[in-house]
Amino acid sequence: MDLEAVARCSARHAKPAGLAMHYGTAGFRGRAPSLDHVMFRMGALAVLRARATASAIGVMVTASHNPEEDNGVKLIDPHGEMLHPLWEEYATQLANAEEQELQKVMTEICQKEAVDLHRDALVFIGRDTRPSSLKLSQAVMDGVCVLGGQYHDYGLVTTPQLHYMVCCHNTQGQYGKATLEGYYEKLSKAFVELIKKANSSSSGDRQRHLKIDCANGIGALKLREMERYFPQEVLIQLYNDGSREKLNHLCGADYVKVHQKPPRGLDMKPNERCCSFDGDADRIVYYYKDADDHFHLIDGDKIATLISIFLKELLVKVERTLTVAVVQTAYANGSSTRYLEETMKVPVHCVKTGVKHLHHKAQEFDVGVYFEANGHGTVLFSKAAETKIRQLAKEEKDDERREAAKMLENVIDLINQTVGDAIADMLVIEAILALKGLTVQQWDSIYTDLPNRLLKVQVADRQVICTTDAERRVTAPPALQAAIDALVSTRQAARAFVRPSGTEDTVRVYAEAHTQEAADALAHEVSAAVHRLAGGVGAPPQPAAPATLLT
Ligand code: NG1
Ligand code: ZN
Repeated sequence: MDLEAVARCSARHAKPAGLAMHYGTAGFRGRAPSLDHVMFRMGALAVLRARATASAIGVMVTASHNPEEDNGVKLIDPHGEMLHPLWEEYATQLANAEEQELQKVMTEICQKEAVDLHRDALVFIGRDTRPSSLKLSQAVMDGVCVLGGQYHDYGLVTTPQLHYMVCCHNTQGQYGKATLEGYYEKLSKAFVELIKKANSSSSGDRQRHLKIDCANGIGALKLREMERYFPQEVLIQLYNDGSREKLNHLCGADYVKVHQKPPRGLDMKPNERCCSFDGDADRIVYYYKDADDHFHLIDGDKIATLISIFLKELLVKVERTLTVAVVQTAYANGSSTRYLEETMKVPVHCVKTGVKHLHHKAQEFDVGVYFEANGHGTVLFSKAAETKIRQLAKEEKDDERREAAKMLENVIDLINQTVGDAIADMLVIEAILALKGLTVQQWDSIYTDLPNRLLKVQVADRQVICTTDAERRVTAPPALQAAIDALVSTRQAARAFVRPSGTEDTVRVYAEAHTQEAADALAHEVSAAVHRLAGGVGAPPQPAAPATLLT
């Protein structure tokens, strides 16, 4: 490692003195102008990680659903998964090292991880459509080069596409071809195969119309590229394609989920099936409005439920020993958990917020379905399950069993097992709706969501809030949990919890109850308790009419 060269190059990507950042649940995020040094250093760290694992590593420049002015970066590990927790620590140390400490921190990482500095290193780089992303991705490239690594710049890609590339490369093509064309071909082939079986059913020749809000982001570009691979019966109309408006502004999956209303710029007719991607296309939510103009959100929980129903039905036909489980976070609507456990008899597990926790837990099962309520999720199949399914799809003599196995095989190929992927999830959902002949309303009516509200509270130091039990209970400050319990106990079917955000300097408050008014009031009262007991900044939250609720 040429430490002199590192110092010289780093001076061109100098860190503002005193600036400290943390590699959170989604990597580093912040205002774009403050991230140049972080990008350079993450390029360098990716080289060390590539050498330590003898694999290609991904670096994605995106701030997902954050405002356009923000940006961010995260590293992708060899199988397309999130960065190892120990290396998240290194990432934080490296990003926060002052210029004169940089060489020391790098040397320490190399020593701790026994990094072979002579090994080749390959880094895959991708970026979203933010105006700042190109320059920031060039800083990543500088960081790769200064340590003698090689990079492959994929340019504009969705976050899940970059995860896919990394996985394909490191599994020597077993997962697919590490090109955009390879991605489109793999998904569309599986989709066409899957949807074929819908042709003979009652919904058979019905055309599949879907309106997609692309959050003015990368999803629009990539769907346009992919459109020619879609079968004729799939008619998608893209809205918020980035040609006019700002990224994530009044649109996108996060906006729709948080505000529980349609995005701007999408003209929605009654009972039309619509969906929204987020800014880097790793989340998706569906929705429609009914004949009375009421908006209905179909979030990640209902997506997980639809997919679980479908998979369970197939598994019963194919191989009863293969089991399906659903992994959720505390944000999952209570009705979804209840429906899955009580009606579907599917085991449900609750883990801490953050994709890596869900992913990790889902790996424990033959078939692990995981979704965050906000629409980030996917399905994981264990190696053993995949082998068994592929074998039955090829060799099974019983027609019904073989056909069901083939469908499962197509789902395996269609879903992006590396990470939640709005494009792949959308295709899985569209296929399931077609195969089952379900309308969006019928899907929505599987269960009724409990009314809920998500709020934010500003406190001086959000880390004073400590949680346990998958973030469902607070252990500090001492009086806070008792206060929440008291507020919850006064309402029917109520639940509330608070946790420090991993991506913003704020405390999140979630409440659900039997009516929207009760959920809103509970969320407000819990926010006030947080403000009072955890060092709130500014005026305490005031009870407000639902329309003026801060989210
Ligand atoms: P934080 O800021 O830690 O709540 C948010 C989302 C997560 C996850 C991450 C990463 C909510 C309430 N939280 O995390 O689910 O998606 O961003 O993007 O939606
Ligand atoms: Zn995202």
